[in-house]
Amino acid sequence: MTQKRRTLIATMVAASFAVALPMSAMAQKKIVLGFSQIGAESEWRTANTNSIKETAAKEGIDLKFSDAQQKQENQIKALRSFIAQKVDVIAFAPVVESGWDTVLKEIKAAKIPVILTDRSVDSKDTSLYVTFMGSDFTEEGRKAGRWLLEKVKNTKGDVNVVELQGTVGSGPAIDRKKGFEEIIKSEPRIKIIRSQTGDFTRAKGKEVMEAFLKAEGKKINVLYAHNDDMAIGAIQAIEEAGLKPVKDITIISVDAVKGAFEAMIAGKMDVSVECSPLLGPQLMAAVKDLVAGKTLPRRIVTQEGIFPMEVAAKEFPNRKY
Ligand code: GZL
Repeated sequence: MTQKRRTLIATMVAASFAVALPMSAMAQKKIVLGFSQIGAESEWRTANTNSIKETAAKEGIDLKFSDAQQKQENQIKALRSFIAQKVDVIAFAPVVESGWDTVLKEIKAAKIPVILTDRSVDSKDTSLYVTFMGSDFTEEGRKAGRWLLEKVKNTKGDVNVVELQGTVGSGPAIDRKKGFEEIIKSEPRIKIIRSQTGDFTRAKGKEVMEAFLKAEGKKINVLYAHNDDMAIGAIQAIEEAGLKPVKDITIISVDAVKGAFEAMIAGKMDVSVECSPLLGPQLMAAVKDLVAGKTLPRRIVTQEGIFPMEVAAKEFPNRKY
């Protein structure tokens, strides 16, 4: 083979690598996901954040994570920064349902797909996001209501309920209230005598329960808390008032986080309706499908159960959050 021919073949081989490299580099290009998290207000939120971060790392997704300290304006700032960074996909858990249309339209104009996780928005224009993945909060409220109906069916007398609502305007607070009321209205003895937000935190839950106890005292038969953190704060207030949770006041809660299982095992909580925060795997699978050009269902519902105190000790070792 002449030198000239050897040089020509070597040049062609090098050129083929040059073409291949950008292709393989593109194929290897990391997906960039911008995620705006509500905050770190509860055990549930912390578990949700861990699930998202751990799965992104495991799946090789470049996660741009922002914590909004439960403020909508911080979430909107983060969403705008994701547009500026030209991320591939944007996902977020909207702290409240309303006030998102403007920024969602900016994201749509930037041609970045949006996935709603955990909570939804009340935008009428459903083209502003690809899918909403999270729990059915109304059904969680119904499960709490059904458990209470069952508990009181063979009793007589008033069933006065005080309610600790989640963050005002948030999907879980609106829907857990709606579902609970839908079920209990079939039993006129069950009355919600006080209802106020504890903003999903232990501290606020304790503070509001102290006010309920001052105002209503021994008239209170049941506490319905929209999450375990508020219920655990309220349990502290009940004990400091010299009353016994479960024995004097039935405790119904939502989330089924570790703290709830510990309270049920200690005989201080009656039941917790499960609301799974482990959305990381579903979210990363959806992100990869989106980038691969697949279509996603408009709604991805998290499957979950209910845990009364009688099963808490047996179930606790199996819990992942
Ligand atoms: C529910 C989630 C709620 C939890 C709270 O999916 O949005 O927010 O129930 C959390 O514990 O703060």
